Amino acid sequence: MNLTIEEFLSLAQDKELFPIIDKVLSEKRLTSDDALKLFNSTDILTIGFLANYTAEKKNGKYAYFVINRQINPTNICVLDCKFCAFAQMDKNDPKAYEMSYEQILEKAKHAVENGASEVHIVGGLHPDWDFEKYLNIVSLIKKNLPSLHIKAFTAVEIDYFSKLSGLSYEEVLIKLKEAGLGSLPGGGAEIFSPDVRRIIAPKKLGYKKYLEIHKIAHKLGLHSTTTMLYGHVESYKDRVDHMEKIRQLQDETNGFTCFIPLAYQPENNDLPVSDHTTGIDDLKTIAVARLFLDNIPHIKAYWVMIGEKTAQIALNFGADDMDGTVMEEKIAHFAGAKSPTQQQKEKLIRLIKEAGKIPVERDTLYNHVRVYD
Ligand code: V47
Repeated sequence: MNLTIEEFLSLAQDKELFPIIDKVLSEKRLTSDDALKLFNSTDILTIGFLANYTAEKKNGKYAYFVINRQINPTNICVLDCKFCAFAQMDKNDPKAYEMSYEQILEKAKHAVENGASEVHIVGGLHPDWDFEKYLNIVSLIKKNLPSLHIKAFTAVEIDYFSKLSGLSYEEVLIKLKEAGLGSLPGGGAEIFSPDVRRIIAPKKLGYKKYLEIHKIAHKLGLHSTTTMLYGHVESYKDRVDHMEKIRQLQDETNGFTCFIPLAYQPENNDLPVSDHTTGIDDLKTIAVARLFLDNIPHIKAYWVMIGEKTAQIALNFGADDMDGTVMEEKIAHFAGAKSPTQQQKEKLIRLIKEAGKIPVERDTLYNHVRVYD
């Protein structure tokens, strides 16, 4: 029996999805209502099939990983985000820490010794550090380890540096770029809805500034990633509105390389939400992102937050990237992540191969370092 894709999809359980199936197969852009319909459907296999079909049209059978190391120079932070278990408002708290330049450089050297092409640096908004200190972190690493791509500082940090220094966002970004910054990570987006932000991150910059900073970065030739924190108090509509705003900016700048849904980790924080996200929600969120964000090249299944097993399955539900070796993860693990805090390259390759995809070691900007076919 030879079924066409159309015939196969006519077997979909949720007949409400038929118009969306038509759009996906004819490469028409989905509307926010379509995305909401997908979120409200439980026909996960149809949604996953469509997302995988779309992902393979974009990236073939490739699934990416990077040899990277996360460095979080301090967890002392002036913000008080309710979902965050990493930040310490009180610098005398036994859990509060700040690294010296030497310690930060040691970690970056460890990364290079272990084959890393990228360091991913984010941390707290320290009340006593000035912009110079953050700039020095970048230039110190760049001078000593010029081959490393420095992906550092979320839009939240850029906004803070601007306040600290009196410089505009553009001036802050230019100085960081001159010091050796390679790109911006996507953290701090959370959920754009002002109503949800008031509950989960009342002191954090609003979505307009988050997007403005990424827009300026893109204009300066810096690529960035972008994220969405889901699985707490937000609604499906909030998720769709969030992705819609990202899609709009990407239409203008084309500067985002990747979208990363971040699954809420519920421990040791102040939000009254004590459950981890479910496997179906993780897979559906990745799949809807792949289908809706037609202008974003890559969708990441971040194994740290959804676990290796779900991340592996997500490679058949629209994701084509697993992030990387990470080497030392703190933010999700302070909040109860059940995954390991680092990953061996060999394990990532195995996870990808067993998902039926071709593992590709990439650099930050998705240039191929090595294809494992
Ligand atoms: O900005 C904080 C989130 C982010 C929790 O850009 C939490 O490639 C879940 O942005 N549960 C930092 N999430 C991590 C991040 C990231 C990770 C991997 C790759 C990239 C990339 C970016 O983690 C924060 C915040 O949004 N976060 N607390 C929590 N309890």
